[in-house]
Amino acid sequence: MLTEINFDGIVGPSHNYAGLSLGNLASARNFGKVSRPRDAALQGLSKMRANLERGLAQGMFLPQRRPDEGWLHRLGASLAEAGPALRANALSASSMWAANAATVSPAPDTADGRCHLTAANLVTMPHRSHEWRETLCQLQLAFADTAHFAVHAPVPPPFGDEGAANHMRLCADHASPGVEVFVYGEAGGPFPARQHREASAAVARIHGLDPARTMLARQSGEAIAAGAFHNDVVAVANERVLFTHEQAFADREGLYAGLRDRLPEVEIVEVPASAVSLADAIASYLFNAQLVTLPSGEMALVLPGEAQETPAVWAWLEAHVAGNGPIRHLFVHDLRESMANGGGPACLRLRVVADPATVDPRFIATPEKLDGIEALVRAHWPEQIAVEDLASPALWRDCIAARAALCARLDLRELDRDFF
Ligand code: SUG
Repeated sequence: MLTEINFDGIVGPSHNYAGLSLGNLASARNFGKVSRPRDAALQGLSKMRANLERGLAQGMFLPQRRPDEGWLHRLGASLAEAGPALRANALSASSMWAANAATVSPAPDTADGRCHLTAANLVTMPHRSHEWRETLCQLQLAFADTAHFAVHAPVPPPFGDEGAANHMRLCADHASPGVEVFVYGEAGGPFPARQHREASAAVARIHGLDPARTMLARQSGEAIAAGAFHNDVVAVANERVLFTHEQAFADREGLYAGLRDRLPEVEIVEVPASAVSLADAIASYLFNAQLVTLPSGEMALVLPGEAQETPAVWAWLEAHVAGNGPIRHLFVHDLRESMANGGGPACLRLRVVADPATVDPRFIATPEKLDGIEALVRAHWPEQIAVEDLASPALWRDCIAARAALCARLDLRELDRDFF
């Protein structure tokens, strides 16, 4: 049976705060802070476990091998010779944000009736531009069943593609044909627009989507300038509901009208700027919640603690739940370590609508498997990393060894290699 599976990226042992993402305010603000990789991974595992307990299907992707020496070699450098900036780019644990791994079009939407996945090229940010090779490999393993899946290599540069973080699917229910909305940005403000229109249009073509049920929507310049480096920082969709900030889109009326035409049952929950400012929305990651349908049929938001700590945001949420709105439950999680790099609950997961039985079981989470990963994280993940530690050969060795142990534990030793 087709169901939504959330594949979370397990946080890698090199998680650190090197301030690499221009336009991502949390990443810039926390540059130089001491990170806590073990806590970061445990926080992510705890969210996965809770979602499993809520009756949701849960998958996972492995953290990528870092430092990425193969990438450095292609740049004519080694870890010892590379300057601090290049070295930090080789050490980032950014693949944890699985919403940027790929764009996914479920089987009911595509011409050949298979679920299509295109790995994201992430070309805009150097530290993320070398993720796609291993991402593609993990996707090819997890979704190897070609009767049900088609996995595509990224759109070629220079067209920037950041995956599902800029893609929304609205549908009566997950198993019915959906309307897919591709959200792109346009440069002009202080920060780069990471998702290019050409890349979005290419992915829609590659996936064989029906043009009549596909929309391209432009992110508002003010949202990007306020720090919404991905659309999923200001909007999220689930089944018939679009939950969005008033200032997320350049032409909100056009988008809403287009959705109503294509999906009459659509329900648009718009949070006005007068209730929650863009600044509060972005600082709290209100919209970077996972909007999920529980087995009861009711919808819930899986939120970061920062949403509860931001008075205007929490007041809006409480009023919504007390009223007749479609969101009936609020679940709050401590994801502080990821949040400090601009990654909330929704960034940490890639949604795939599929029958879990058709996915390679090594990528499917169970409580026992999560217990095993937790034990390994407690034993091998560094407790903390200061930016100066990134120059330490002992840290490089520890990170490679910790991840190798995880690959072995999950029976995915084929991922313990250089991807360049
Ligand atoms: O690409 N942060 C990530 C956060 C990604 C969030 N994903 C979604 N919105 N779906 C990024 O900016 C910080 C890395 C650093 O500064 O070390 C970073 O890459």
